[in-house]
Amino acid sequence: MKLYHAPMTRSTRIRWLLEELELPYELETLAFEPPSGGFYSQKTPMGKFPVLEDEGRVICESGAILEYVVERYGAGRLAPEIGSPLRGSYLQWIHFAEGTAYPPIGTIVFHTFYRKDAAEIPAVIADARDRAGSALDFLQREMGSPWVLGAEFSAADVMLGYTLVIARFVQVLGDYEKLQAYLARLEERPAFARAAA
Ligand SMILES: N[C@@H](CCC(=O)N[C@@H](CS)C(=O)NCC(=O)O)C(=O)O
Repeated sequence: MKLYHAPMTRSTRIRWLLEELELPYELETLAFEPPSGGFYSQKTPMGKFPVLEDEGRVICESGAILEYVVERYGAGRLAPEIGSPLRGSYLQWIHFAEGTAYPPIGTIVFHTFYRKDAAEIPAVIADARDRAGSALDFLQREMGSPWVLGAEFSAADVMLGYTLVIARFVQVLGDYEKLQAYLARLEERPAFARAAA
């Protein structure tokens, strides 16, 4: 497998997952170029981070790559069995991390660091903060302990962990003590440290 990676981007999720599973992989680290015009503008085979190449096929979307790697190479690790009762919650948190929690956080990142017009559109930023807060309220209320599914660490924690790192980066994690403690536990994992290096 070859992973196209840029530090601090969503490819961190895949690098972290590969480290958790202790799988061999080639890492192609490239500089992230903040998109000024259109998206899909990165120098990877699909224009985004992450991109994974495996046996002649190329895929993007961190959630899809994560599910693919776990299914193909996980050997039963880091996911409840397909068809088992916990599987629904596992899939819920994978999709929540990127499909619900990340978009308002991404809006703040985009206007603060890329377009740099956040100060001119306070209503847009306030709305994004509210929506991020609603998602974090939901996560804090519903999550298990010590990991999101309870006793077993899973790939869903990897998806959520990156979202929470960026939530903290844009300062929307301040009111969520339980989530801060969860993130601290995630960051203590050696595989996280290797992926973030
Ligand atoms: N939903 C996608 C989002 C991928 C994405 O937007 N990645 C960002 C970096 S975190 C990127 O490469 N943006 C630059 C661009 O679109 O040119 C995923 O989860 O992989």
